[in-house]
Amino acid sequence: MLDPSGPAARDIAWVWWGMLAFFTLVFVVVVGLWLAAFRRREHRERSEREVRRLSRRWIIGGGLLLPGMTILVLLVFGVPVGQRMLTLPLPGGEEPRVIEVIGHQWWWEVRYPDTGDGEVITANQLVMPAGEPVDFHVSAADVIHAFWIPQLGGKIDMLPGRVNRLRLQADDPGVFGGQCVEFCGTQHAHMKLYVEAMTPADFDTWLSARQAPADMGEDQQHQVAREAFTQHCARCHRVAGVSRGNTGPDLSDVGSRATLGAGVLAMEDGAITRWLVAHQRLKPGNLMPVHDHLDAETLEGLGAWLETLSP
Ligand code: HEC
Ligand SMILES: [Cu+2]
Repeated sequence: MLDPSGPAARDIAWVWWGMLAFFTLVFVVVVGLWLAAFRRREHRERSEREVRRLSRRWIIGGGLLLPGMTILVLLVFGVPVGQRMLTLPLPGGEEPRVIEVIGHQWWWEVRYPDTGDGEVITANQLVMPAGEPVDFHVSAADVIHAFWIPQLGGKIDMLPGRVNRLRLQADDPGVFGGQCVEFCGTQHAHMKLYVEAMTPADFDTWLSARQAPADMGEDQQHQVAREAFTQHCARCHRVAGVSRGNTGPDLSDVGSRATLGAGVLAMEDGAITRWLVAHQRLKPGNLMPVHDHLDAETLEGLGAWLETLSP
């Protein structure tokens, strides 16, 4: 959050530093007054009226005026920052690109709506163009989640049955972290989002590569794995050109992911098999059922085939 990489995040960081400075000052003044109260020497007798007048002065000044002014100053700086993230019409009349993000227990579904028939979906990984505003339309499939990419801007709640909108922009191509910030169940902390911003040209290239029909290859073992997948996994997972399940993450590009399980397991050789064998130990309570009725060979075959999926 304090290492901003976009205009909205930069404004938020400035407000944060301003608040820190101001509240530090308030803290020092309050502690100063408190210490001063100890050091008072003479104890002049005060009439009851005088005491009442004095206390009223402190209550009105310190209890009403000071906080009132503080809130006013915060609003003056805070409202324009929030305004920047509203999805208002752009001055030039152009339409920002839209990316849909849906929160699930405990993973992220990301949809790229302008892709027509060659539907592009990613899971736990969000790809966006840099250097231009992007409108995020967020919602949730089950319980309330919240969407936050600290280096790009503020958070927004993801509610079932309602679409919230937020405009963010990344200055330059780069990789950022995102995290669910509304407690959504036991594995809430293991709900990380890997965000990759690329130049608009690279983004378009990426989108069209993902829209092209997947090439499944002729490898005999991979064909066996694909059949096992259709039988045991397809009702929950989508793989472009193979299956359409959508109660679990889209696996069309799972071989190219940085992590598995929304951040619990680094992607490396054999990681997918490891997930298949041990996911309830790696991420206890996650909503993928155990598959210990499948033998080791089948699981390894599935892992090896899924690792090749990286369009
Ligand atoms: C009942 C639905 C269901 C079935 C059946 C199922 N999965 Fe899953 N799978 C899930 C869910 C839900 C997750 C997300 C778990 C999490 O991260 O919280 C998941 C996660 C995964 C992941 C990690 C994906 C990622 O983005 O990190 C892989 C790989 C995977 N499943 C492969 C399989 C394979 C292979 C099979 C068949 C043997 C299978 N799954 C069967 C629901 C299912
Ligand atoms: Cu969540």
